[in-house]
Amino acid sequence: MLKIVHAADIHAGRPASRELDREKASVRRREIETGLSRIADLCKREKADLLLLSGDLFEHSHVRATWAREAREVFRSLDQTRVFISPGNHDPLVRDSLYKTAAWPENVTVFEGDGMGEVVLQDLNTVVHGLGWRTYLEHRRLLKGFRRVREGSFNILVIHGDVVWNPAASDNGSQYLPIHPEDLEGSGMDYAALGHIHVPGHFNLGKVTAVYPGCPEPLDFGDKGERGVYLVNVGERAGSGDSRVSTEFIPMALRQMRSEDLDITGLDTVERVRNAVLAIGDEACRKRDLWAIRLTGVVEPEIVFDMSLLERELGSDFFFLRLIADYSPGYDLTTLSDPRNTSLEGRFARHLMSLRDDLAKRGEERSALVADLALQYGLDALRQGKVMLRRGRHR
Ligand SMILES: [Mn+2]
Repeated sequence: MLKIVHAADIHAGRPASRELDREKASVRRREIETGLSRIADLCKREKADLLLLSGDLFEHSHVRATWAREAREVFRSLDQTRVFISPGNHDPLVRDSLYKTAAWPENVTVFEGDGMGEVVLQDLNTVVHGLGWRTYLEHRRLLKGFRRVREGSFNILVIHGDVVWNPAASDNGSQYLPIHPEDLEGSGMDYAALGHIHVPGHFNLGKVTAVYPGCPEPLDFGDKGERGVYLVNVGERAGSGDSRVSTEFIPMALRQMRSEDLDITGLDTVERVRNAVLAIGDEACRKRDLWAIRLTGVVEPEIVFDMSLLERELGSDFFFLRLIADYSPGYDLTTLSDPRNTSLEGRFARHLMSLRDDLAKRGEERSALVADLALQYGLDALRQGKVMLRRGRHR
């Protein structure tokens, strides 16, 4: 029986989103930095034999030197767990890398040799293979033709790379160490501990069980849903040729990124919109998580909601709140399109509408969207003397 904790993409040192205020940014930065010690706690609880870290453990250009000291203590506290690290594109083995300058405890192996490294763990009937990055970009398909089977052993590969499901001929499909599925399938490995993709997931290629654990803490607003690490159990007869591998995702993130749409059609005061925002999720999730809420629907043209003011007012109810204005003022375009309406507003609206419709007819959707925004903004300006930027629609 072999027990493995597999994590990747911790990105210690990564500065938090610039949207966060100073205090929250430093809270978040610290939470990302301390991810490793929570993973170590899991190793202790589970009495894991191995901790596999598949790259982007830290960010070379941002990490504090003191973090290496903390990481060293964390690793040292793991008296039952051996640690294997394959550096990735954010923590490559450059000359002044912490992997080279810091003294790592004896239970830690960093794959820093040239090419594929290998450590035989006789007592566990296991071989760990690994390869570390030396540059920030890697176009080469380094696993092409790689095959190394130690019969009678459980073979593990620890690597940071990009599995390319539809390889393009020119550049192998990625500049982040492209891995073609056939490379993994032919490798002879039992378990491929991958890193690089921040969304957790696992798949099988032939007899290879491959896992991207994802980032243990969400790093960007795109990182929605649960984040954590993988716990891997290898059945009784590790290395006997039919060792059963079972994988389990363990959620660990302290906070989540959430995004919701909120239809504010019919809400005609700021107070009503405020209350609708405050009815999203439950209180604990609002206070804990980072939220992006998109206000949609059609509102009376005269009502302008000030997003940054609302964000500030509601800020204490959320760990972080970003409001995106994606609603439209309900301008009465039917009245405006009547040619008998000779007002400036009417003439302007008719001009923009015919431009928009022509562009749409020609299939120029993006330009048609710009014309539609110009129509809305122009009517804002004429009617209210100011323009409400509809942030979400510019993407
Ligand atoms: Mn990464």
